[in-house]
Amino acid sequence: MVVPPYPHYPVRGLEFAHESPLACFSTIATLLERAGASVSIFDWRGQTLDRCLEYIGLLAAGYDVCGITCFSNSYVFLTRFVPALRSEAPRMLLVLGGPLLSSCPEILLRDSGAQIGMLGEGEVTFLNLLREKVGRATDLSQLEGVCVVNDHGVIFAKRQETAFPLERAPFPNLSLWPSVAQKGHCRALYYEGSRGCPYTCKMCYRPFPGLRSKPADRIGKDFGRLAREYRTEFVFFTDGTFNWDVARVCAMCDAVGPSGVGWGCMARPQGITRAIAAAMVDAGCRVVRFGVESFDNASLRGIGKGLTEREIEASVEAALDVGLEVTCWFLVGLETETKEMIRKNLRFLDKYPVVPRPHYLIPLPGTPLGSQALESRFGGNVRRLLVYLSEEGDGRHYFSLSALPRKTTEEYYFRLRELQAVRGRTFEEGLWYGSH
Ligand code: B12
Ligand code: SF4
Repeated sequence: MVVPPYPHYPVRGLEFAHESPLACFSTIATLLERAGASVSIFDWRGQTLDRCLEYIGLLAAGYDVCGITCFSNSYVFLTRFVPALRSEAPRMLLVLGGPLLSSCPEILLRDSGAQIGMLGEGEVTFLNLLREKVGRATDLSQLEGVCVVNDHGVIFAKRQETAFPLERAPFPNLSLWPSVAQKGHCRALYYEGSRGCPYTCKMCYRPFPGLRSKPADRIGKDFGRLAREYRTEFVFFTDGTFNWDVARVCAMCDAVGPSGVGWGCMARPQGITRAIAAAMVDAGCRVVRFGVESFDNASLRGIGKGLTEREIEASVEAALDVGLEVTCWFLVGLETETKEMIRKNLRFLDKYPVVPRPHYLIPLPGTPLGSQALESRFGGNVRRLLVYLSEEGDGRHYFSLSALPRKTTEEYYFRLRELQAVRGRTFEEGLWYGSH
């Protein structure tokens, strides 16, 4: 299985994100291994395309199937790497999956030349595929969740209907990751506690329908095993919204607290009271990331965030009050951006010592914002958008729907970046480590 390279600068505080195990791979790879396959993970984050191409011989000689995940910035890599691998290993089955494949399967399959795509969740589909391949089934495209591309576009024999029950996710074999195998431990990693999100913000791509979670006691047990078996000190939850159910948050705190593992999560700045925040801190929570986007009611309404300025302030105050490190995401380039909105956001940052994390709008295919951007900026050409996304991410790539002059929007972005640099701590400096 291949993790493509990506061009992001390591964000302060998130340095571990560039080498620690990813939740999707750990689960799928462990399931495949348990089913008897010999699995390797090629983790190419931080590599150049040329460096990745050097592995082609190794892949071609050693494996029957290659699963590649497609992130929003993987298009250019896929269109260069997959054809090269196919010509070197014409008999190898090349499978694409992941969030970008789910949002634009036809273009990715066509332009890369991979034989098969798996939309949505990969666990059951990949396992079935492997079983069928071993059983020498002739037409793998007949499997549920598998799509192929032909003259008529993307075709499915059967769409994926069964959601993967998260309680069946195996405890991950992290030593499949080269970085963990080398060091013999895993200090920090991503962990999936729940899947899906009940909200519908216009800029967000939600790869999974519905909302499911692992039982809290199972999460507690996993934390204990991570600490014992991999000497894990910090876990970051991948849950899109950690606090969609307050009762669950409390149950999770009870379950993970005894492990002594520090953790962080992404939450909506809505309904976090001092009592909830204190329970989180007691259970080892060190950092919470709030999707504020813009501290401005008109902007929040514009992106369908379902939040108000008052709710944001109340949650931020509660979290800061109990000593949590609070990071707030801000979206720069919103249609509703005005000079007054920018001033209001900067006043918010004067008032609260949170760490801002700015992003220019990321017009993801498959989102309302992405469709708007596709027409207004990319002339309806999805490939141009995908190339843009492949390069986006280091702050040089400006995208805005605001009517303000580019200079004003950029100044706002770089002001937030400055504040991030001054206030943010590196992962090592942060208070995220250690027992509590
Ligand atoms: C943690 C995280 C990160 C981390 C780690 C990166 C990572 N790729 O995991 C960091 C901080 C680095 C990051 C960065 C970015 N991220 Co991010 N991130 C997430 C987050 C919160 C969790 C990912 C996760 O582990 N999910 C749980 C696992 C189980 O789900 P999964 O990864 O989708 O995998 C499942 C399926 O997709 C599929 N699958 C995945 N890979 C494969 C491979 C094969 C072969 C198969 C068959 C199936 C398959 O099966 C898996 C299990 O069912 C998601 C939101 C979310 N909750 O999912 C956003 C998300 C993936 N990120 C997103 C974006 C936009 C970004 C950035 C571009 C943001 C930016 N501009 O900086 C960068 C891109 C960097 C990159 N190349 O990944 C979008 C992607 C949208 C899209 N259409 O591609 C998401 C969905 C957020 C959103 N709602 O908009 N991100
Ligand atoms: S931005 Fe957050 S709250 Fe909104 S839909 Fe996405 S994950 Fe859910």
